Amino acid sequence: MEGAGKTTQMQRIQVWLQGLMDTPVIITREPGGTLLGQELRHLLLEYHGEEPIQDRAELFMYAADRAQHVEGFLKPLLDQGNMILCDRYTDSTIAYQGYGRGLDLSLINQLNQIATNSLESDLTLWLDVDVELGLARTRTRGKIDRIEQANLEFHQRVQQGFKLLAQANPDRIIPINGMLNIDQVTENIKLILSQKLRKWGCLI
Ligand code: T5A
Repeated sequence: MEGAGKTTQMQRIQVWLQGLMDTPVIITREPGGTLLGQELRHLLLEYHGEEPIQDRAELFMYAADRAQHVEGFLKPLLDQGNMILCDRYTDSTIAYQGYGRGLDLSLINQLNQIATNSLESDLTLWLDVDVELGLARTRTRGKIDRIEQANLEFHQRVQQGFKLLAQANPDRIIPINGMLNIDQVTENIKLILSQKLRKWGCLI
């Protein structure tokens, strides 16, 4: 969710994880994890043209960013044995373009499948914050992007989307209270990751 603290936490967690294991831990994000993705990110977030970006066009732009990211970045790095922390992935499309914009969920699931070539995340941490608090945090940056400009109801539908996704996928999606202070959120994420990494045999 907007202003939930993802960027802040990912940087901290990368440093912590890298200290625990030999495997390289790489940070990336969607949109914008590749050179093409950076151009798409700029269009998606900063476009101020006279005609609005249509919802389905927006959906396909996120899908194009993801297809490029998966094929050109994520898969090659995973094949080499790296660990990836990705700021947003397929669930964001379901929450924003599905629940937020109201586009057909089965179409989005199909498109996610095509864009990822079935590459799923092993674990998704959902940082949940009160919608207005999160938006207020992003506003302290002084610049509001095209998606953040959508109305409050849109962001509330997005939150509801993430909530339903978490309920439907309890093994993969773990909700984290993003309203605690930054250090407490980091500690909670470390706890969950330690348990998972031990279960996966990545930590002794
Ligand atoms: N999108 C994305 C879609 O619509 N569909 C998709 O398929 C995908 C992949 C991406 C946009 O694209 C949309 C979603 C987004 O709108 P983005 O810039 O990457 O754009 O936007 P966000 O992912 O929302 O990133 P933000 O930078 O806005 O928020 P973060 O990363 O969650 O938050 P962060 O860490 O930058 O923190 C924001 C501020 O809050 C403070 C930080 O210091 C910072 O000032 N903060 C806290 N303050 C108090 N307590 C805490 N616990 C705090 N944690 C952070």
